[in-house]
Amino acid sequence: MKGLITKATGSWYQILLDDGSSVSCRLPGKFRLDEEEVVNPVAVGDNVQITLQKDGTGIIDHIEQRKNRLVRKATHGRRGIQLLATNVDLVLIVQSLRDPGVKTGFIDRLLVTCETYDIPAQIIINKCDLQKNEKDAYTLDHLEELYTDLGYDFLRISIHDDHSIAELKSSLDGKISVLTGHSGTGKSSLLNAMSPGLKLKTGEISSSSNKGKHTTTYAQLIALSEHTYVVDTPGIREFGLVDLETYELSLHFPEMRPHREECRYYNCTHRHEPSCAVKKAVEENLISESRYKSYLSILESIETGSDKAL
Ligand SMILES: Nc1nc2c(ncn2[C@@H]2O[C@H](COP(=O)(O)OP(=O)(O)OP(=O)(O)O)[C@@H](O)[C@H]2O)c(=O)[nH]1
Ligand SMILES: [Mg+2]
Ligand SMILES: [Zn+2]
Repeated sequence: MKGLITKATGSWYQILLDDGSSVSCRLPGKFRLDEEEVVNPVAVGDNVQITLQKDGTGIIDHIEQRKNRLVRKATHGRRGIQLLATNVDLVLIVQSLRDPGVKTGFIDRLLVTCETYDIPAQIIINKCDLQKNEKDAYTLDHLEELYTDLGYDFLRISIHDDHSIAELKSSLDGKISVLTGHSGTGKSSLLNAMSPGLKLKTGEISSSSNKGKHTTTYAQLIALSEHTYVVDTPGIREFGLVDLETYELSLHFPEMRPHREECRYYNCTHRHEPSCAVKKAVEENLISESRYKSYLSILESIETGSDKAL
């Protein structure tokens, strides 16, 4: 029997079968002996073949070839890489205007990942109903201009604005999308707004730290309609990039691509080298300061193997 992994929590996997029913499955140990250092051999989004057991549970026999995979470095100091989801059509990078507020460093890190794996990305600024003053309006306009000029989709959303929720929903039609973002930005709330029957648990923002409290604790693939799926994920604290060398990082910044060819050194890191066309473009405001800052921060984390808290 064939199915789709909708939940992966350590030793048990929830599989959605073609007839719409769900079955809990185990994964035989042989899949854990992968040649790569993957801490979780299967993830939500994987298509698998299973055999049903007498007790009603199943065994995963085979993992079908993947179209792509969204991965990060394993967290909590573990070695290896962690699959967040597979067979992804769209990554939704969710930030909130306030509570906790927009971090362009996070957006840029996720965008680089999406560029690396060639997965389309859409930036969502949620909680736009919390817009208070001119500074907020300026922030939104500035972000929208910056990212749409780079070719990324940018949506202003509020769960209290039905029109924006309808717009978001239609952009997900027929795809497998993954919600990514810090805790408290409203990922689960967005799903509830698009499909009120879901009743996913949502959490308050801590008044002392202005951060979310990690209400969602595991990734879960949710069907919005027959062919539309969205993965709700726990809030991301660390996102270490893998599969990336320092000299190729600037390839994943679309605005740097035309300039990097003009640098004096072919392996220029665009940090301290003389006659660097990327640095010159930053000085001339052809490349934004905030994107260049993100570039330097990612470069440093690739070099040192460390992950800055996001
Ligand atoms: N004002 C306002 N509040 C919102 C909006 N969306 C979500 N919230 C609130 O933000 C808080 C956090 O929402 P969640 O949906 O739990 O956030 P999350 O991103 O799923 O958080 P984790 O599961 O911890 O990663 C809740 O109190 C929501 O009611 C919005 O558009 N406007
Ligand atoms: Mg959540
Ligand atoms: Zn350079």
